[in-house]
Order: sequence, then structure tokens, then C-alpha cells
Amino acid sequence: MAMTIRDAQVFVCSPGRNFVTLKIRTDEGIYGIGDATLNGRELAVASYLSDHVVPCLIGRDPFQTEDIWQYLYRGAYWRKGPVTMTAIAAVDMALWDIKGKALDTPIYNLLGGPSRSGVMVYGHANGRDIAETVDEVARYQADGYLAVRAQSGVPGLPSTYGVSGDKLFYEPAARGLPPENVWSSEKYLLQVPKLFERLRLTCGDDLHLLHDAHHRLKPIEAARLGRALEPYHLFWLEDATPAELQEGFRIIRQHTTTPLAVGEIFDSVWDARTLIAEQLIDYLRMTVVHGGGITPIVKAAAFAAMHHVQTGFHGATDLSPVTMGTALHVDLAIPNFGIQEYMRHTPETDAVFPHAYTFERGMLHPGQAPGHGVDFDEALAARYPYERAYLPINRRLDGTMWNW
Ligand code: GCO
Ligand code: MG
Repeated sequence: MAMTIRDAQVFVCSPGRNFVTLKIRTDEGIYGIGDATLNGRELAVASYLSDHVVPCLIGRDPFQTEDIWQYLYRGAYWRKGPVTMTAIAAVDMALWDIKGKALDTPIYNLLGGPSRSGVMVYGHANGRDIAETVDEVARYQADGYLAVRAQSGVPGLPSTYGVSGDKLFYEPAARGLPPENVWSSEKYLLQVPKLFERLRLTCGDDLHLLHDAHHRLKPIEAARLGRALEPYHLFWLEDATPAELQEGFRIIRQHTTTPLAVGEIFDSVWDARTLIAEQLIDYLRMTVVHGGGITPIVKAAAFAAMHHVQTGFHGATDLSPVTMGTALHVDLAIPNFGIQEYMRHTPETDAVFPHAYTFERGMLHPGQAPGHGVDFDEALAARYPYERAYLPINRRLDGTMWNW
């Protein structure tokens, strides 16, 4: 008799920031954990799961990860969308966790086995000005990081994306209603090349440097930035322009050899079909939680591999340690792994999600635990109830709504 799903429960907790977690239990006592966190829209995913998905799971064979994924994707009739795909991802992650535990092996062994000794990560350095950012990058370098993302404040703008008060634990979402930022592409474009010129002088040529434009530029502006950054040979320039219009990247590509990374807000490979097929990007940023789970992400990665596109999975703090742990198994196994983003969670978050992954000399390793190796402490989580929080919104200097 095949093992069956006995029940599933959704937890919303806030150990410093909000996380939605799915726990699926089987009749054999094995359980799996999935991440269902969608920053700023957490309760919508929690309801989607408990009101609409969980009742359909009971009695199914948890080994049928492909069939259950298709059941939830095709079966909803309404496809895609971040809420739907995050909910499906949580189920998929939890089922792969169960599969690994039942077979007593880490998930990477079910994906082809390790293809490398560890997963190169990049950390987040930021500062209010260039000098402070340079110091922060040096700190990451001293901590053994091989790759660092650098963001700095822009003169004339009171706040900008990627610069935080707390240097160790950058957290863009804020309690209460959405905070408002102001923006000027003109001021930003003048500042960024100066930052990277200084960084190359102080940090040398070996360190991989990355930068995130966070969807704020128009394609021709992104092209100008990419070209201006060429002497500093970035590992990537991320989200240079909003990607709903995938053809917009043709303009950037025509003008610069700076490698491009896109996809943290994509929920399906369909969002990146043109970007990948036309080789308009170099790194795909989708990850397991918002990309629908392990089942579709390995297919997206395989499609990317056919087009010289590598992976660079999103790994911000709004993705729980469950996503981080799961992503590391995929990173370790697939042939076209590029880099993994790694923003450290706070000790409070790590205590709620005890995990097998470890950091050493710039690399993460998922560990040897069966499944994905990340657990969930329900009793501790219950001490941190949900608190409403939103990402900021962004306006140009004249008040026009812009992309945050
Ligand atoms: C990144 C991202 C994040 C997002 C965050 C939004 O590259 O890590 O841009 O920091 O801003 O995930 O919720
Ligand atoms: Mg980003």
C-alpha cells in the first residue's frame, strides 16, 4: 500500500518578518515542509492553500510530485500568478521533502546527484555613500565571500533600494502600510559607475561584483549603465529594466557586454521564454518558492541550459530558510548552476527553521540530511504572530508612481 497524505497545515509566523509555512503529514508519520511566503501578500497564499488546496491533497500518494503539480496547475483552470504559483511551490517542496525522507536521501541525490563540491553565494553589501559601501564589501571579502552585491545611496535622494540601516540583515518590508521612496534615474545613473570604479581599485579584480537596478531603468538607460560598467567586469547587472516586455532586453543586449540577470519576480518559465530563447540574459533568477517548486524549476533550468543561460536563484530574506535549503539541492545538482544569492536570516528566524545547510569560505552546502534538511519549530513559531507589513512603493521626484 502506498503512503498517503493524511493532513496538511498552514502556519503564518513573524520571527522578525512574516513567513508562511506548509506542513504536510503522511499516514506513515513522515512530514514535509514547504515555504509559501510572498512578501506583502502572505495571507492570500495562506488562504489559497488552506481554503482551496489542502482539501484536494488528502489521501494522495506524496511520491506523485509530477502528477500533483499538474493537478494543481492545470486543475485550477486559472494558471500562473504569484499567489497560485507560490502555493503550488509550497506543496511541491513539502512533497519532495517527504520523498527524500522516505528514501532516506538528500533531495540532490534525486536530481542527479552532486555536480560540484559547494554552491558559490553572493552576499549583500550596502552603504549610505560610496565610502561606506566600499567598507562593507571589504568586510564580506574578509568573511570569505567570493562574490558580493554592492548597492549605495545616491546623492540627492533621501533613500534608495538596497541601502539599509541594519547592515547585516537587510529587510525591505516594513510594519504598517507601505513606506514611500523617491527616485531619480538621472542621479542614480551618475552614481553607480563611480561606485564600481572605486570598488575595483580597493577590492582588486578577483572578487565577483554584482549590482541590482531593481527594475527602475528604461531599456536605453540600462544599456548606458551596462556599457559604463564594462571596465569593472561585473558578474551581473540585475533587473535592469522591468521584464514584462521581454523584447525590451534586445535593446540592452545590442549595446553592452555586461552580463544580465532577471527573474526573481517571475512565476513561470513562460515569463522568460523570449529572454532565454533569444539569449537576451545570462542568469535566470527564478527560485523554487515563487517559481512553482522544484518540479518546474528544474525544467526551466534545463531550458536555460540549452541557451547558455545559467541560474542565479533569488535568495533574499523574504524567502524562508525552507526555500534556501531546497534551492541549494537544485544548485548542487544542475549542470548550469551560476551563483546563489544569500542574505542571512536573523537568529530568530534561524531558530524557527533549524537547518542542515552550512556556510564555509564563500560557499553554502545543503548538508547530508534526508529531504531538503530544513525543519519548522511550530511551538517557537507560535510565539511570533503575523504582523502586517509591506514593501515600499517608489515615486519619481515629481510624484509619479514608479517601480520600486
Ligand atoms: C534581491 C531582491 C530582493 C527584493 C525582495 C522583495 O535581489 O535580493 O531584489 O531584495 O527586493 O525580495 O521582497
Ligand atoms: Mg533583485
